Amino acid sequence: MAARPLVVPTPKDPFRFKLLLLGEPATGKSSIAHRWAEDSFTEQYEATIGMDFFAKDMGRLVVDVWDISGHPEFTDMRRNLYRETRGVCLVYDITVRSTFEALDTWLLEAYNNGVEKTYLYHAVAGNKLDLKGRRVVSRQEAEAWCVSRRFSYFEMSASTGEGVGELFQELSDQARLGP
Ligand SMILES: Nc1nc2c(ncn2[C@@H]2O[C@H](COP(=O)(O)OP(=O)(O)OP(=O)(O)O)[C@@H](O)[C@H]2O)c(=O)[nH]1
Ligand SMILES: [Mg+2]
Repeated sequence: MAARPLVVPTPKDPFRFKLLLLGEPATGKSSIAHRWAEDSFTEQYEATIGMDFFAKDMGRLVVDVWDISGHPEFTDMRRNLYRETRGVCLVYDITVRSTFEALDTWLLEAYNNGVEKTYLYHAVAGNKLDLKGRRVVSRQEAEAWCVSRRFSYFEMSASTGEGVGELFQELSDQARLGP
């Protein structure tokens, strides 16, 4: 059987937009990426080994999603993944407060590893909205955190798909405004 063609991301291409999904383990980064790219969801947790890569043509723009493991054992490996990033989406789980409190640390890791802040698209995703009954971080608190930093805020459920499209739609709309 012929090998599948190797598709290499080309982050220097002006029509490709490199978006990192960052956040604590098990917050749902991979699930969001799968929902966006394939409209699928798996209940079983399979921790990402290092990183995973998804791409989708959104019209004038191809969005490259770099789905990065949140586990500390990959901290060294992650350092090499931050270059030429154009957007960062920080993911937390609305049912686990420590994942919200870790967002600053994730941002710092990105900045400390060469992510250029100036023209960066910043978003926060509060995931697992289907588990409303177990919610411990309120929308108001998360929104306030984002407003003070001028980041976009989205709530979503990778499980039901609610809200996932909005993040990527805003991203591609905003990116179109660029030079
Ligand atoms: N109920 C519910 N479960 C979710 C949702 N998103 C993800 N999960 C579950 O949460 C677990 C972790 O999801 P992942 O997407 O693997 O998490 P991750 O952030 O990629 O984790 P790492 O790769 O280890 O950093 C899995 O069991 C998913 O099925 C959601 O919106 N609702
Ligand atoms: Mg993952």
